[in-house]
Amino acid sequence: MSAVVLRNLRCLESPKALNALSSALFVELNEALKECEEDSEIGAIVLTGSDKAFAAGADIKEMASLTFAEAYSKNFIASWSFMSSLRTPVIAAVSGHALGGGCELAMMCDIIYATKTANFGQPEIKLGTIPGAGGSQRLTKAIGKSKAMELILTGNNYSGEQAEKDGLVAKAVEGGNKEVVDQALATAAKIASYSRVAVVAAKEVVNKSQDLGIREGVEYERRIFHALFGSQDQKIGMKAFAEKKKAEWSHS
Ligand code: CO8
Repeated sequence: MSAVVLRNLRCLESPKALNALSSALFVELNEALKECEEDSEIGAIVLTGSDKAFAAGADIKEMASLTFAEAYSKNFIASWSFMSSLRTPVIAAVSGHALGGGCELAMMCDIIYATKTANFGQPEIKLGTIPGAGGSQRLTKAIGKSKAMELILTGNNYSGEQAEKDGLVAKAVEGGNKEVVDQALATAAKIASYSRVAVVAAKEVVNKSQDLGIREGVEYERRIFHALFGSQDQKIGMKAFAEKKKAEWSHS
């Protein structure tokens, strides 16, 4: 299996507006993610923007005149969270701005890599609103209540370097978009080289830790661990180890 980079989707090529996120962009992004998810040859995905911006947030011009009735009745931005339902691991490779919905989109991914100078933030408070795509929840889980509260209430930005120290970002790299994508691709290729069944299970149990208490989480993990004894790949992996051979995964 291989890894794939999603970039320069037609709608993400909106460099003038710094990849502002719109409903049209999410129709296209979700379609591309669905295609990747259904392609058995793709074992991991890298999502990126450009040197200047991963995404500068939801399109403020598109949202400016939206009414409560429209937002509520049409469940505005509900489909923007499709990313978080994927089974294939996704790495966000962030350079430049990742603000508002851009930061939230990165946090919906499974792993974030960023340049040291990347610019994260939840500036919605400056627009008279609040994060709407999970920012208040995921940022708080990632860096703790006090730091998340400070960032969300002030709208202050923070660098990729700081985000790595705080645990939001797994790796902060020197350089620009190319360097961060290279690093993300290397990790994606490594993930894609493992058993698809084990990767999906590992992603599922880590995600459960976000919703469950420690006791239920550990029990849940044990059930999935037990279930993997029913997979071909557990047999293949352990046999290959004993025989000092490279495992040839069946992905079943
Ligand atoms: N929406 C629409 N247009 C934007 C956005 C945006 N979020 N960000 C930048 N642009 C446009 C600017 O209006 C400008 O257009 P024009 O040339 O026509 O005037 C162009 O992009 C370039 O921007 P700047 O001239 O401002 O460039 P700078 O380099 O001076 O500044 C910044 C870059 C710091 C990124 C600045 O543009 C900025 O502060 N942008 C707004 C960031 C922001 O507030 N984002 C949060 C939006 S609210 C939100 O995301 C709610 C989340 C809802 C859920 C999302 C689900 C995933």
